[in-house]
Amino acid sequence: MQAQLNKILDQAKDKLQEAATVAQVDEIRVKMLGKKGRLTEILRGMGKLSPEERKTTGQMANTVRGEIEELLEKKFREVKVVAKEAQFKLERIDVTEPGKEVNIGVRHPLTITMDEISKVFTNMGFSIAEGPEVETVFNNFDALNAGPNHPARDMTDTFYINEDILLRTQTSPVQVRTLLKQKPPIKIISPGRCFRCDTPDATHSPMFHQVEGLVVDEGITMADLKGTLDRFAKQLFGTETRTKFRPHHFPFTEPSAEMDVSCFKCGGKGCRVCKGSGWIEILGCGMVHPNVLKVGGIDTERYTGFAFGMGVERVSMLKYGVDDIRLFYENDMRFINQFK
Ligand code: 2NL
Repeated sequence: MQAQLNKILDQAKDKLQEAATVAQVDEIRVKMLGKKGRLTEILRGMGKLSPEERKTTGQMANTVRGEIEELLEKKFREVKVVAKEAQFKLERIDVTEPGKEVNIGVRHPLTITMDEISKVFTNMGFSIAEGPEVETVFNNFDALNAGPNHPARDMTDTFYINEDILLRTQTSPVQVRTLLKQKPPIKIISPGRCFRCDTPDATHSPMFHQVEGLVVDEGITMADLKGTLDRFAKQLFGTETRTKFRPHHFPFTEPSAEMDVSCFKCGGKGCRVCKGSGWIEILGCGMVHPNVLKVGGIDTERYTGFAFGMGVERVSMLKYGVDDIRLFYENDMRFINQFK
């Protein structure tokens, strides 16, 4: 029996020599010292021994167990260090390696301009209204006092889906929708995408953006229109900016005007940006035509209003010195990244 114990100790030594992983060492522990292990097997057989022999064998078994436990302990520590080292090697981080470039997106110049325009008006208490790009002929033309013979309605100027449906040619139908469902006071702007049959060139695109505005309340006059739009111009182009209103014609406003701003480049002396005139045309505006207010069932004896509309591309091109409208739609990052 004592020979067997020595054999177990030798076996344990041999096996542990070869073990290289925590799992292998643990397997040896179970085989040698576990409930069904070699040592336990021997201790079970001790019942047959004389008390004398039992004592010495028992002592020896305990010594062997202690020695194996010590060996196991030592080997466990060893393989754990090896495993850690392997893991460290695998997970090693080269802190001197340059970081990965984080590519942060930029807003499109048209979005920047549209946001800027919107901000000026929301700061003055305007709400933002939105509507569909596919509209009814009624909301886009009839409701805006542009009767059946109005030239803008022509097939060659407008994208029709069918006789009654089209791609909106301005964002005014959004204002018409507001007039139809909301009572005065109304104070909204409608930024959005519009469509017209145009052959693309440096200043034309069949798809473009507009910001329109509409104010309807008791006692609204041309003075409100001028005050609001003059303030807008000063906020967008600088406090030195002066404005000038020239008579014009729109079917949906009466009287109508176009607003020019003093050139933000030369201050009015005349330069390339203002083509020598010192003034730049920015938007169209006017007092809302009574026929348009009547569409919304608004009492035209009690209420009056003003409205305006501007092209976002035009404002953006002027502000940033972009000389071709098509650059906005090509999604060339070399162009867009300039507006970071
Ligand atoms: C321009 C001129 C304008 C309006 C748009 C409008 C809307 C309603 C009633 C009356 Cl619901 N008017 N919109 C008024 C005047 C001018 O746009 O040159 N846009 C680029």
